Amino acid sequence: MAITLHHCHQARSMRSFWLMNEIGLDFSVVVHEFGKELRATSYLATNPLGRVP
Ligand SMILES: N[C@@H](CCC(=O)N[C@@H](CS)C(=O)NCC(=O)O)C(=O)O
Repeated sequence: MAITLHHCHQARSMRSFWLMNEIGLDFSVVVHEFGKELRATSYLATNPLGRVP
């Protein structure tokens, strides 16, 4: 299964990013900006809360 991490700079998703690197997972990262981008319909379809991990 392909893993995609949705991340914003200076967010707690950095912890997930760090862990996934440390344990050697194969994953991709999609970087978002805080604000409107997390409220876009396309992102809300991924996470209806409009948050990153
Ligand atoms: N872990 C919770 C909350 C995560 C959370 O609050 N993340 C913050 C960044 S550390 C966020 O996405 N903030 C976006 C915003 O408030 O627009 C979840 O997945 O819903």
